[in-house]
Amino acid sequence: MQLGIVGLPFSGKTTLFQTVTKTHLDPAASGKTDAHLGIAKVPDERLDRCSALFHPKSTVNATIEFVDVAGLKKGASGTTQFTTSFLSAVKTNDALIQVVRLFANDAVPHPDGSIDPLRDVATFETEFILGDMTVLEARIEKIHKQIGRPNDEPLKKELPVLEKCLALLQAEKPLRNEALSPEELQILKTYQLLSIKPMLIALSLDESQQPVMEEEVGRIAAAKAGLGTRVAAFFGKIDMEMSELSGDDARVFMAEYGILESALDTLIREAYALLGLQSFLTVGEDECRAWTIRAGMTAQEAAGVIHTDFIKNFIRAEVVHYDDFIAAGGSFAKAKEAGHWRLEGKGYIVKDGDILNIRHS
Ligand SMILES: Nc1nc2c(ncn2[C@@H]2O[C@H](COP(=O)(O)OP(=O)(O)OP(=O)(O)O)[C@@H](O)[C@H]2O)c(=O)[nH]1
Ligand SMILES: [Mg+2]
Repeated sequence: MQLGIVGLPFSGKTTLFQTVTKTHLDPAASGKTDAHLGIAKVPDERLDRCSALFHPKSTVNATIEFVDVAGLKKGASGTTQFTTSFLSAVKTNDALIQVVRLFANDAVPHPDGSIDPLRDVATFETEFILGDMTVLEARIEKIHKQIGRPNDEPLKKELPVLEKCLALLQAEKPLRNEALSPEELQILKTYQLLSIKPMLIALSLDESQQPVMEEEVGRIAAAKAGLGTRVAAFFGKIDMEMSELSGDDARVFMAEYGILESALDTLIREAYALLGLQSFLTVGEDECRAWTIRAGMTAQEAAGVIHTDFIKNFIRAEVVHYDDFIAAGGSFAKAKEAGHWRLEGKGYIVKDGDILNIRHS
C-alpha cells in the first residue's frame, strides 16, 4: 500500500512525511525534485495489548508506505506548474494525501500569495481533471478509428465507459467520487487516471488555529467530501515535535496542547476508511503481528497475505475476535468455553480485529 503525499509548494508535505515515517530530512532538501520514500508503522492498540499478554520475541505492526512526492514547480508567473515528473510519480500511488495549508508563516509565503484552502484544493482538482480528459479524449479518438475493423468487440465495450467518464470530467466531477462497477474500473485501470485515486485532503494547521479546526474541516468537507474524498486536519509543526517523543511523553504533550489524536493516527484511520482496509491479528509467543487486508477478504485470501503458499494449502482458520479474546481475560481456553472460538472455512469473511490461526497442510 503506497500513499503519495502531494500539495502545493510550502504546504507542509515534508513536515507531515517526517512526522508519519519518523525520518529526518535535511531542511536544505526542501523543494528539491526527488521524491522521498518512507515506511510508517500502523498504530494498533489491539496489537500492543496482545503483545503485552504474550511477551513475544517480536511484535510486528502493519506498515504503509508514504512517498513525499516532489516536482511541483513555481512558474515564472508565480503559478504552480504540474510537471510531467510529478504527474507520473503520482500515477503509481494507491491513494493520495493532499496537504493543504492553513497555517500562516511569513517566512515561507504561500505560492499564490494568500491562505485559501478551497482554492488550493481546486487547483489540484482542475489539474487532475484536465490531465485525465486529455488521456481519455486521445483514447476515444483512437477507438473511433478502429471500430469497424475485425475483433473490435472489446473496443465497443470500452468506448461507452470512457465516454461516460469523459462526460463526468467535463462536468468537473473527479472520478473517485463516482460509484463505478468492477468492470468499469478494470477498463479504466490501464489509463492510470489521476482523479480516480482516493484522496484525503489533509489540512495543515498551526496550533493557534485549533479553535477553528472543526469549522475549517467542515467547510471543506461540505464542498469536497464524497465517495473517494475525505477531509482531516493535523498540526504540522507540533505533530512533528510530538512524533519524536516516546509514548508517555507524547501523551503528556498531547494533553498539554489539547490534541486528541496524533497526525499518524488520523492519517492511518482516514486512509483505511478511504481504501476500505482493515486489520487482522496473529498472536503467539514467537510473534504478535497485525496484517492489513481489504474489507470483504475471505479467510483464504487473508491467509495468502501471511504466506502465498497458505492459499493452496489452506485447511481451516481458527478465529476468535479480539474483543471476545480480551473479554475472556486474554485466554483462548476461556474464549472457547464461552463459545467464541470458531473453526471457519475458506469462504469466511474476515472481520476487522479477528485473531486468526491458519491451519494449513
Ligand atoms: N508556522 C508553521 N510553519 C510550518 C508548519 N508546517 C510546516 N511549516 C513550515 O513551512 C515550511 C514548508 O514546510 P515543508 O514541510 O517543507 O513543506 P513542503 O510542502 O514539503 O514544501 P516543498 O517541498 O518546498 O514544496 C517549512 O519552513 C516549515 O517549517 C506549521 O504547522 N506551522
Ligand atoms: Mg518538501
